[in-house]
Amino acid sequence: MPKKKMLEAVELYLKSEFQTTPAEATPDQLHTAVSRSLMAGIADRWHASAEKHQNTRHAYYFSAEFLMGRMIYNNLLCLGMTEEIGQLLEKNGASLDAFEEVEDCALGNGGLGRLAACFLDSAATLNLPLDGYGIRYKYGLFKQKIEGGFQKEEADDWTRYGDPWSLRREDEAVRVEFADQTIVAVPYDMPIIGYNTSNIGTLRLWQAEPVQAFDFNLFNAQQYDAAVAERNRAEDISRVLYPNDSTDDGKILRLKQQYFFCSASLQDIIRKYKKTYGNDFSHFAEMNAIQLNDTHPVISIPELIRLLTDGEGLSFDYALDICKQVFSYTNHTILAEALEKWSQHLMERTIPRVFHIIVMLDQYLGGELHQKGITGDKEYSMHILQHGTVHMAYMAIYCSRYINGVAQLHTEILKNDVLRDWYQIYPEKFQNKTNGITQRRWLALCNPELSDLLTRLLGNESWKTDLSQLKQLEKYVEDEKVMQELCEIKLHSHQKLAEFVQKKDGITIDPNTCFDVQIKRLHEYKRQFLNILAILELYYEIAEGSLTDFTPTTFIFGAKSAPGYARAKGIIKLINEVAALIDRDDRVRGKIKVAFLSNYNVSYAEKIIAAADVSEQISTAGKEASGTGNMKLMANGAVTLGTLDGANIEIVEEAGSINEYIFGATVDEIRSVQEHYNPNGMYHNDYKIKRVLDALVNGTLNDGGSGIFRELHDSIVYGASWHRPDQYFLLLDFERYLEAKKQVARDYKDQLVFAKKRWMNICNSGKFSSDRTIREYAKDIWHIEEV
Ligand code: HBZ
Repeated sequence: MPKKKMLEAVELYLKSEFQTTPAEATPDQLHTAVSRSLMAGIADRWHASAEKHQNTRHAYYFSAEFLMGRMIYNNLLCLGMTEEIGQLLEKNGASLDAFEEVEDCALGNGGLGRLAACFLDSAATLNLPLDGYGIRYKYGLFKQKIEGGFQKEEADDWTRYGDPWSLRREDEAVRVEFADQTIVAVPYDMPIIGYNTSNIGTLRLWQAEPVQAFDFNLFNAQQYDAAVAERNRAEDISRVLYPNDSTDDGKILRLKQQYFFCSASLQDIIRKYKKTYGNDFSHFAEMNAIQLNDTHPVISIPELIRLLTDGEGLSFDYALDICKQVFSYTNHTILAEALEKWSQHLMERTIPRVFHIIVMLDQYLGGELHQKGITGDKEYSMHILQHGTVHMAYMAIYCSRYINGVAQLHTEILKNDVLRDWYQIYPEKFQNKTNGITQRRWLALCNPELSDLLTRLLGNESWKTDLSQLKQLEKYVEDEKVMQELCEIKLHSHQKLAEFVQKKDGITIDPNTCFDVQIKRLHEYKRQFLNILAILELYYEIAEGSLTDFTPTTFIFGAKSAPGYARAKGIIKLINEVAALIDRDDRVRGKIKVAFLSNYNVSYAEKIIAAADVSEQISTAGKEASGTGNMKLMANGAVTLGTLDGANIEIVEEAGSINEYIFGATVDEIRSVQEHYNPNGMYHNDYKIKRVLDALVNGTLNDGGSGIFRELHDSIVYGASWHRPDQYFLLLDFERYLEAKKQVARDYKDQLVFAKKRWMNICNSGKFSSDRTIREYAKDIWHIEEV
């Protein structure tokens, strides 16, 4: 549909649905009208793309999470309608800013869910036949409030004002059966609009509903409660996103969620396949590739076998053979507590037939191991079923075509350490696919001024679909006028962020300071604790006068903690207490400031990232599989202050080590000190370490009587339960980190020198486009081609 028609449609929609005009409509009505009109405008293209995807070899991304963020601005950008809609609104006394009220679509926890969203964006833009399958949670990731320095959670009712970017497809609903209930899975489709192309992908999210809307017999008998209870029991399954991003808590509802969306998606795929091929499954593996985003959708493997054998009459061997060609699995973590294991008992009770198939798979695996000469303890340790638990990752590796890690270092650790035994028998299955991010949202959308500069210097917009073009702009590093302009753009983004933070969090930050940011989920391995301890030390040194001339810096944190993760919540409180301590002290006013921004999400990230100067990527070496925030910050001209971990290593390779601040122990160093590591000794012998840790327990900092600061202190100095003290090696890196922070502050004083580092980061961010990542998946794993 031509642009002009879509604009007319907006006014028509407002009139017919709300009896209002653009001038009178509320932001919510405008949002619905604009979105729905654009949906109508793309309907034909969307339908045509879906047909094309169906008629060629295509891939599906199965993920329990899709962290889409706010849809409207991105869709306007991709459709090239931002200006037109902006003008329409302005003509009527409104503005695009009205959509800032619109909720994020936060159906994900963090990196893993956001990666899925970036991948869909890239595939759509590259005309690749990839579609997503997931769960339409009623409540997305909780909203975070800070009260008295503590995190409080609130439900995220993200469709409160409607969901105009989804289409309910009741006609394609399917049934999903559990031992104790049968439910209906109703699909909702979201368009994934490619940039500058007619291709539109589909994200199909399933919603759980009761088979019978209402049991009138029960109702008539006035057993109202029983009728409602049945509905609730069905709807419970897609009610809420689990907010844990690392621990696997083995809850039955979580297993039901996983099975629910996997079964529904596979039934959908089989139904579509049969439309063309009928009962002949000999082309199934030739037409379909399925990517399993971590182990959460791995239950798909036995479920596909079940559907193909019980449902379609294929033999077990044939069905298993199809699985081994169709599925591939991406691993996102090496943290032991995150590797999913289900209790056999629980699985047996919930999905007995699927469990029975897993038992058979385990027997087949045993046979294959024997054939390869693997026996005894080693064989047992590789079984899917061990001591009454089902190891999802092992099932994934055994039954998949490929398995991949998400950054070079991470893949090496999988091959040589965590999955070593598996790599030895199936080396051909292992691949690396370094993560990426979409430059449409994470540069074009979030940083229009920098985008304009890049486009002007390049003479075209090609970087928006080929980020490696930015490499050509490296030469301007010697152009002082360009560097000057870069500084002005950064300063302006500081001002915009400061305004927003004032309005949103009531915190005053000075735009004329260095913005040092750590934005990511709160986790011990990510070491926000190390950051705040180093800041506390800087504060002491500035206050006592031993550190003079420190560049005024605002340390910005954004982080949600899993609601049940006590230490992570304690660290949030600690950050807020250090912020308060600093605010109270006149001696450091204007020199150092800590700001904990509440409810960090995709929309907040867009603003923070554009304004960042320093990107904190300080995980314990070996623990962060990749990181993707590091890439977004790099592309927006922040320098990395980080360890040699995850994709940081590749960032340094691309941008050059003189343009980053790398510090701390490497994976090898950690391995070699591990045995005799003695944080308790360091605490007693290093006065800086002692004074920052003592501040937690000597009354300097107040944890509101919770005892959590004592717990944090002891976790470093003594360890707790089965954990060794300081298991993430904060003290090992403390001094080197502090020095690196001081070096950043010194370098920042020379704005020209710093601008050059920024520029080298921007121009060398090409590798970290998810377009590059998706091309690699398409070529090396899915074997799909452009439509
Ligand atoms: O996936 C992250 C990794 O920590 C990060 O290094 C990587 O860049 C990113 C994309 O590959 N992992 C997660 O975000 N994991 C989760 O969010 C998660 C969610 C539910 C779980 C377990 C992990 O049950």
